Amino acid sequence: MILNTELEYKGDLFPSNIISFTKDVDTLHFYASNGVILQMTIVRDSVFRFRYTTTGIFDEDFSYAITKYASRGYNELEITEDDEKYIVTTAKLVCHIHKADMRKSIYDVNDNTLLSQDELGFHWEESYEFGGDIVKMSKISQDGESYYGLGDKPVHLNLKGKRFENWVTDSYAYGKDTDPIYKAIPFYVGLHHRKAYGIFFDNTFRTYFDFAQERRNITSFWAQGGEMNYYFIYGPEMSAVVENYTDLTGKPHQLPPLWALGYHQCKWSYYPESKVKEIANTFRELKIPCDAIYLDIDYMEGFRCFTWNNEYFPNPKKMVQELADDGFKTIVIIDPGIKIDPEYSIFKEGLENGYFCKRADGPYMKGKVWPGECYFPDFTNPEVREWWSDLFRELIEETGVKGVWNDMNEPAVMEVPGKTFPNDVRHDYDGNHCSHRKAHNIYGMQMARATYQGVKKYSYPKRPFVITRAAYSGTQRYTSSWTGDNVATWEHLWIANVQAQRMSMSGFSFIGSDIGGFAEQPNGELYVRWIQLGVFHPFCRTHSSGDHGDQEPWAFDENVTDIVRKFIEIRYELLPYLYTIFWKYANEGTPMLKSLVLYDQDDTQTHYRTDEFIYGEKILVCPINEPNAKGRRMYIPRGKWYNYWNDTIVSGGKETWVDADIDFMPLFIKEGAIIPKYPVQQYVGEKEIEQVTLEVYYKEGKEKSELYEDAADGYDYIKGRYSLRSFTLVGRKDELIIQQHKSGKFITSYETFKIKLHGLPFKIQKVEVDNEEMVFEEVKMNGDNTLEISKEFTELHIIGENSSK
Ligand code: MIG
Repeated sequence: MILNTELEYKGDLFPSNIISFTKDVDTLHFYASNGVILQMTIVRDSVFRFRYTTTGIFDEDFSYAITKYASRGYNELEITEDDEKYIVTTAKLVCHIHKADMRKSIYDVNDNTLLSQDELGFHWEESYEFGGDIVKMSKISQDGESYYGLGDKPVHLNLKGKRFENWVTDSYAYGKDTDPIYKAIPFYVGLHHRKAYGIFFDNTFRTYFDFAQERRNITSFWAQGGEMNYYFIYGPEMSAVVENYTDLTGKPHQLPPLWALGYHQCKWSYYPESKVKEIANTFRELKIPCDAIYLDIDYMEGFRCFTWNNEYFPNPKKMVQELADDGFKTIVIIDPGIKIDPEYSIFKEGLENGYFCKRADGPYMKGKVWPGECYFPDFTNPEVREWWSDLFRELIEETGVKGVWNDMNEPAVMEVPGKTFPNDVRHDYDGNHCSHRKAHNIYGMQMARATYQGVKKYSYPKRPFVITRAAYSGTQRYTSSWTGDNVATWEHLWIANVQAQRMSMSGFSFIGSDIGGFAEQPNGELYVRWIQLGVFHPFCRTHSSGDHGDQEPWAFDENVTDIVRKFIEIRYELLPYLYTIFWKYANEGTPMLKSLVLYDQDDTQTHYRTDEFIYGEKILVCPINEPNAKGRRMYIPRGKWYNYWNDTIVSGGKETWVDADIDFMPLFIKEGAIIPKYPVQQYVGEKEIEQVTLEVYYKEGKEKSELYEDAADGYDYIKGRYSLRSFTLVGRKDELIIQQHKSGKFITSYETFKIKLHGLPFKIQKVEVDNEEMVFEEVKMNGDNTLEISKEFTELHIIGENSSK
């Protein structure tokens, strides 16, 4: 191979000069004289895909991450060239590809801002041991550039100056800066000069990212095998980058059942049956809302998947039914390891059909996990996924279990180096046979996918609920996730917060942490502070290893119980708000949690913030991360915000002290917001909703809010049986107008809204609805700035006493 001597660097090889170019619809090929080919696909005006081969032949184009539903198509594509370069122009971007060395520079088409510039660009090292190449890409880190994303990394939100590895790993009691941990999401966002772009390196081998760590001005990423295959996604808004990435790798295939957004209680382990019921009953007695209860590994017979320990659970169907009668959904754990036991039907089936993973030279992949020595289904084989999905029939359809929890699917193996399969294990990879080096990072994803298919099939016509520990990009299509085995420390409360935000900006919003910490034991104060954060995470579950004592809301003292109840009640009141932001996420890929930088990237003060985040669109949350705090300093983003607890208004763009004794936390509502609330229920569906409260936060100016509802489960919403209400609030000195626009065919159970007005700067003189002054039957003025009004109103007009209208 000919080397470009000028660029030679530590034994790396480089593309040489481009000698020809072809174009086929949306795909361009650039050929270098040494056999390197760059394939560039115009996915959208703002999304390019770049692939390189060093051999003149591309691998089969196959990805577990990219969804077939991804949008494609651009408005403009023009290709020109001059002596030095090819110039590819779309409606959003310009890309220069240099003829001398294949290096690329990408610019904003509107103002020519240089967004991304190859340094060495693509280069590689031949891998003698495994064949193929170690593929590398390096780029210039731009002035003032910050980096975000990468899934579950337990580090400061801004990744600048750090190096990371993506290799899905069981990480019991990981800490701040531990890397890698459970997930591999090779996607990051770069932000500089007020413009954000994303890079998704769709390579499932062990990948690395260096954000100006090794060399101050260079950002690079590389993989131990496979192709240099990455997507460049332009914003310029960070939220648009995340939305486009989520469009590529997929949104959740359906909304979760509403109950899955309730509170979940878990422990390793609740057994026997009497214990499970005692826990459930205590929730009801103490009136702490709860929707789901979990059975960890001890429900099984010798940890054999799809079996029950009959001593602990003599009649699972009856128990699950009784729990369901009291509003509890039962969720059970299923691990990938199948016990080697010739008497065990699932083992026999797997063996007979050749469904288990094998080593390079033929033996089965044998590894020790909870059941003892196990074989492991090759979930990368579509036939195995089909088989696996059918195994859920009894559990879901017969027994009535409502959700499945996939654990240990990194895959984790005990007592071996690397805690996982050896590299030589073979995988089907949907027909693209390969070793574990390539399949490792997607093994857990494919298990969760097969589980999802099964739970979905047998839950029908209800919606499925699945939760996974391991994940690769795209896993969000099938399942929710948690952040694994954290620890009951204050630092871990901080970690849980950044991880949830980071997952959200990595396209995976349905995320939460083990509230209170999995390992070790929180004190009541830490548990309270963690619940306060956890109720603002899309997935909200207390879990603990059980080794160190109890971790139910009543396990501390009465004061703790009362505060925990208060915050879980807030979660239940805000369910319609949460459901609406989930719907937005599932529809548009909008991250449900927005780090301040994602919310307001033009404000450079947000670029290094970690603690504060926006829950949905309108609620600013900031946890208390320290013991004995009576409040904290926090950054309030630009704009005006109402303190949730007392309606005082603060102007943002600065740091400020916020009071928050143990029974409070800093919580603010964006001015102009309309926040829908349900009455507190002990579980979703306990009550028929008879009235929805709209908390209206006055603003001088205009603001839009939404409320999405449907039957809370089932698939009718896809056929149009949903109810979407868009509210436009316009406030002036002496009046407030709220317009409502409705769409969808779902008829909600309630007839009226209770409107609660916050921060109204005038006394009400009169109220008009749809241009008629209201008579008492139509609007009930309560004298305390609340009024009741038909849910069908189109325009509510509140007129102040000094208005001439
Ligand atoms: O080796 O199933 O992260 O949530 O409770 C430990 C027992 C296996 C690890 C999970 C944790 C779960 C535990 N599991």
